[in-house]
Amino acid sequence: MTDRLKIALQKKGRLAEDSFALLKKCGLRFSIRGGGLLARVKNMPIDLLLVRDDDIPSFVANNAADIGIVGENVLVEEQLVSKNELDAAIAMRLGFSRCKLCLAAAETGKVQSASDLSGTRIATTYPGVTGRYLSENGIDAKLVEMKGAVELAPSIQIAESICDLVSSGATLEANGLTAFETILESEAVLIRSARELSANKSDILDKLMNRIDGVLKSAETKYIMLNAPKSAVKEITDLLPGSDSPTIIPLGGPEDLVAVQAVCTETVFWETLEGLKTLGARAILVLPIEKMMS
Ligand code: PRT
Ligand code: ZN
Repeated sequence: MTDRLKIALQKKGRLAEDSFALLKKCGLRFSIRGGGLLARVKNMPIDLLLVRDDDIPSFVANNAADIGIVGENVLVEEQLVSKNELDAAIAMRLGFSRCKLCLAAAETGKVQSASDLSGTRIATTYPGVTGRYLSENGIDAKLVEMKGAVELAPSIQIAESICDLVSSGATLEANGLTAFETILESEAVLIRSARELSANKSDILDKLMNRIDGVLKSAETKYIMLNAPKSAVKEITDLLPGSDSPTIIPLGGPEDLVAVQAVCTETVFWETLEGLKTLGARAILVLPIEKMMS
């Protein structure tokens, strides 16, 4: 029987849907139903272990899973709390679930910046990362560890500031708090331990990572098609973001027009299209690329 690669994923929460969607885009066929801990991938030798995000780094480190998808914030926190004993490291950045771990305080309170923190209390669910920031910056403040609802700490007067994850900033704003320092930037990451995998699992992992790479690249990459006067081709191709060697095809008709087609590996903004139009480009089409392999 072939070894099945075991991937630890968040069962439910902010990471879960995007993690499932990424794996599905990589061609894995599975369904997540009910409260089961394990889901079997039907078309590849892969099992999904569905758990709480906080458990993912230690499951990977302790061989309950081979790899995992988790927020970098959770990985770094678990590493610090374990005093770097945790055998789990980033194998690949995944670009979704971006957020920041920020220090924030009431707009009118006594803490307005990092230089006011000494002698005060900071509420957080991230004592490891916050503690590292304090010691690296020589700040002597007290950490108040909470399990959740950290944003309420200043109003119930158990801390003068908080250190919490921020994405849109709406939660801080709703609680009259302002971020004054970012201490960690985070995104979802694929993690693995330093343990050697069996040849079988290693092959599956290589294949999966290549496919993830393709999915991430094709998300940004677009195929651009446009018509342009021959004289403007140089300027137009210089403006195409992240494209080399576009295809130039002469067009029939009285005007000296060519069709330009290019793969753009960077985001194509509206501003870019407006710039292309100013240079004389017409009939501009931007098409998504479904899959890529180089
Ligand atoms: O049940 P389980 O333990 O698995 O899940 P959880 O409740 O611990 O985590 P979950 O699902 O909330 O978050 C999982 C991961 O998503 C986090 O570890 C981060 O890597 C990432 N992530 C991205 C976020 C946010 N954005 C985020 N905004 N995690 C939490 N938040 C919270 C934040 O704590 C604050 O309460 O959302 C609020 C702020 O959001 P804004 O948009 O108002 O700024
Ligand atoms: Zn959690």
